[in-house]
Amino acid sequence: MRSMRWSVIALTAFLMLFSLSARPAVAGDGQIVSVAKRDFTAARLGRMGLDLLMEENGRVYIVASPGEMAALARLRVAYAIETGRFLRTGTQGLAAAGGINGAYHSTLELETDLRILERDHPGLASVRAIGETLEKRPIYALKISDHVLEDEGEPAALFVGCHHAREWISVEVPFLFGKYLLENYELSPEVRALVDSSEIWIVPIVNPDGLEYSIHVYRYWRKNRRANADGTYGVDINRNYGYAWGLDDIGSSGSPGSDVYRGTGPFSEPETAAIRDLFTAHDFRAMISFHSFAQDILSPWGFTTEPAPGDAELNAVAAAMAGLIAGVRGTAYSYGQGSRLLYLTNGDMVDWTYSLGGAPSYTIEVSPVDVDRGGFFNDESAIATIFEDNLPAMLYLTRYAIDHPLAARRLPPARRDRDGRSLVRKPKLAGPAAPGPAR
Ligand code: 0X9
Ligand code: ZN
Repeated sequence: MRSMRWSVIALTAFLMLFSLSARPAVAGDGQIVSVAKRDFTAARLGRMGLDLLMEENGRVYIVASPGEMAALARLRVAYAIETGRFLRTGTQGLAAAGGINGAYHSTLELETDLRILERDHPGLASVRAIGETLEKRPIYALKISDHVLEDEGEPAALFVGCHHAREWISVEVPFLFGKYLLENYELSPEVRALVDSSEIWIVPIVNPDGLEYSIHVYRYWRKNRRANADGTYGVDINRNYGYAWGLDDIGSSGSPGSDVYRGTGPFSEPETAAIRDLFTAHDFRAMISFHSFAQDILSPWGFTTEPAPGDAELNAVAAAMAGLIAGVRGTAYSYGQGSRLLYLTNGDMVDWTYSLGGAPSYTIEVSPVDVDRGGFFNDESAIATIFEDNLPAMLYLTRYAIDHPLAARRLPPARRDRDGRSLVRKPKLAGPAAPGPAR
């Protein structure tokens, strides 16, 4: 989890406007100010409609007008004026531009574009609501197949995005994959063969409530918008699935305020329940959950550094996908077991899907590779290239799903846990609690 790994990119782009433009980005005497995150939360400043920029080292940065600074003072929230610090940071101009969320999809924009695809490709595309969030937003899936309205029981592959609200690019990659398949069905024999012999399911926004909060209130928001019992908000959707859920406090947290809070129980959240119900209703044989950022292809397990059964196959498929990605324009994606390459997680999506029947399951953390190249703030111009990088890997995995029935590599029963119970007994707590994940 990367809440403390912020980027100066958004700020530098903002400051290009702030310092260079004839018309300042902040009306009047606006300043960049920082407040301690604990004060920010205690005073419920997130609800004031402030212009939030980022979070760094326990402080939240805001663009504040003189009136807003006066309001902070009235609330007895100590703030520091930071504008000068950032005016010295130079300009790189990599932040998303062009409106509040630029070329990226909001929930409503996605629904509109999915419905356009459905309208333009009758018989091949079908939009379904697979669940409803706490704030009553539908979670949309796009099913692509020939005879799409029939359930032909064909092998299925799943591509999802936006478990984490601030990872906007993760919406675009699966969405563009669906668009590509539909627009190339008549043109490409390869695409036609895939679509005719499989069901391709695409859920670009698993976490619409979080995404809207990230767009409108706080760009760095990660979780959903669950009102927790202690007054904090949000469950990390990617710690709420029912395999090894809550196994330890390293791979997830039991503290509601944590950015990796696992929730009150496996599948306690409507978003994970929607994915569970979809995944168990079809013959899914492969899946990718898109995230950002790192340029990594991560395979199960996340909950342990022990190798997963079938890890040779998982690795071979990941290697093939990394090779295909590199073949597009040389972008290097690392691959390996998530718990080893990145860090331990428990209750994440790929562990759960893999636990059911051994469907090759991957988290792909798309570009950039690090925070210095933009972190979560992918430029709009990167949407197309990141999609193009990943396209051959997505086509490959879909073909792989068609050609490899699950029955051939079903996991040993002891490894499966459909009911959401942890597989491994919790270790007895001796000594101080283990530290949380590094990000
Ligand atoms: O922490 C996550 O859920 C994912 N990373 S992110 O920075 N996008 O939040 C990674 C999950 C992959 N699995 C493991 N690392 N075990
Ligand atoms: Zn993520």
